[in-house]
Amino acid sequence: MGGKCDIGLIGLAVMGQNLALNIESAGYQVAVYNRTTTTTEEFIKKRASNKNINPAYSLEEFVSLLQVPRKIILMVKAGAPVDYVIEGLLPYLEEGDIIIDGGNSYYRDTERRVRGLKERGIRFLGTGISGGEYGALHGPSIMPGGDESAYREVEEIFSKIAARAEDGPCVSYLGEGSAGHYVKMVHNGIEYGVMELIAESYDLMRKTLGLSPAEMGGIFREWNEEQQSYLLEITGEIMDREDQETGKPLIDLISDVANQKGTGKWTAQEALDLGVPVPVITAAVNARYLSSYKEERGEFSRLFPAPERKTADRDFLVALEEALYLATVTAYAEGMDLLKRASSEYGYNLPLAEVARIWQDGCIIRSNLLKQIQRIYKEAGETASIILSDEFSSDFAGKIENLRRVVSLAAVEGIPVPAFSAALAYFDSLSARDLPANLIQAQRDYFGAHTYQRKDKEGTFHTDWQDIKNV
Ligand code: NBP
Repeated sequence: MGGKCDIGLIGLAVMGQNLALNIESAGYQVAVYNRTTTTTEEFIKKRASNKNINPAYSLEEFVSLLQVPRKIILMVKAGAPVDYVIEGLLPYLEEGDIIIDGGNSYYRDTERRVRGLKERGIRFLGTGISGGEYGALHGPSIMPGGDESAYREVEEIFSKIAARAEDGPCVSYLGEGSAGHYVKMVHNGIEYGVMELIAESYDLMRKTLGLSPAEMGGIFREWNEEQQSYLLEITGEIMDREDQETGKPLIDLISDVANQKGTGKWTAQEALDLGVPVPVITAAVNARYLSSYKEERGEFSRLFPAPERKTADRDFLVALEEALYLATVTAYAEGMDLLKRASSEYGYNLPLAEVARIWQDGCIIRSNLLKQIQRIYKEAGETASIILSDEFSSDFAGKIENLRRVVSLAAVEGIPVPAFSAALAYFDSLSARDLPANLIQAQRDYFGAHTYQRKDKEGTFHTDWQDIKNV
């Protein structure tokens, strides 16, 4: 120990503590600060004892511990706390210093901060960090965007602390402004979609086959042999866990109301703003809202009990596995489409193959699918949809009947599968040569004279549907 610290970190909740320990174990001297002093004291006494981690108890002291240009990671709650901390730091910083926001900040806040801080000579990196507390400690997926010169100064540290995929560390400079936080937002949107699809699969297995959590754990593990998906892997472990008090499967004792912190909702809102359909992701956000209608669900279920259920055949599991695979690919396809549109809309110039590469380890949506998605973007650059690629198109052609079977069985049995249904409707809409949008156009023209185009000739047309001029 001794000399100035290589980097500083503010915010010692779960993510901050683990990230600080990860950076220290990569060979760096770290300064830490937390608003509540006792948290810092506790951290230094326990987890950080005998480590190259130096505590500070004021922002002024914290800044004084850092080498110039100072590199400061914020791991505080997203929203106003990030602005409070930045404002508190500014009197002590010098031109060229670097602030890295590693929280789940809303990308528009990041855009504002990048610009505002540039005017004050401070370089800002909006950096998505995924992998939860385990990832933060052992190697997260890191999604930095903002000032590129600042990235180059922290690149070595980030590369050493990130998870490692086959092709290198799971970190890459993603673009200017809010590119990093935008990519993290979409990562979380995909995460919402995949979680909901797995949850619907679990619901179908218990309600149509009457499987126990332990049996389902085995099935999820089997399905995961090929997919190598983190979310499937942890689902298998969750199914096996017994409650210590009662000896019952813990999953059966957990309330069925899902919370959310907002990143899935932001993805859905953003997709609506940009005109990019992301129905699986949106269905997942809505499913969480519906889960919170606990009282209403009680009343509805009394008035409208579920239909009498027949037991599905065991071979339904084969259909369900393939349906889950296709719908999961659809969630990734929606997310990648949104990134593609945002990249041109906001000038991020996102390296989509790199995005797929840095998601291959350390993050919550890691899965073998991302290797295929990386290959698609590496070979084809921009692509209309990953579903149309050689990697996935034959799977959709060969397996779509199983997605239909799952959605129709769920409809008949009265089991809600909003994300599976959305995936199927998305596929069917994209594959439909004729959609009923001609009728929508006619209706719009009827009541609002919005005009329409014709199939048989060029031009813009309006019909006087109500013969209004003669009234
Ligand atoms: P939280 O999001 O719970 O934030 C707690 C931290 O923010 C504490 O250090 C707290 O200090 C600090 N803080 C608050 Br709250 N208000 C503050 C203020 N006005 N001034 C200074 N500090 C303030 O912590 P987390 O779960 O570790 O997450 C940190 C960031 O990483 C968040 O943006 C989160 O969304 C993101 N993230 C979390 C996960 C995860 O798995 N938890 C995964 C990926 C990303 P205090 O101790 O004084 O209250």
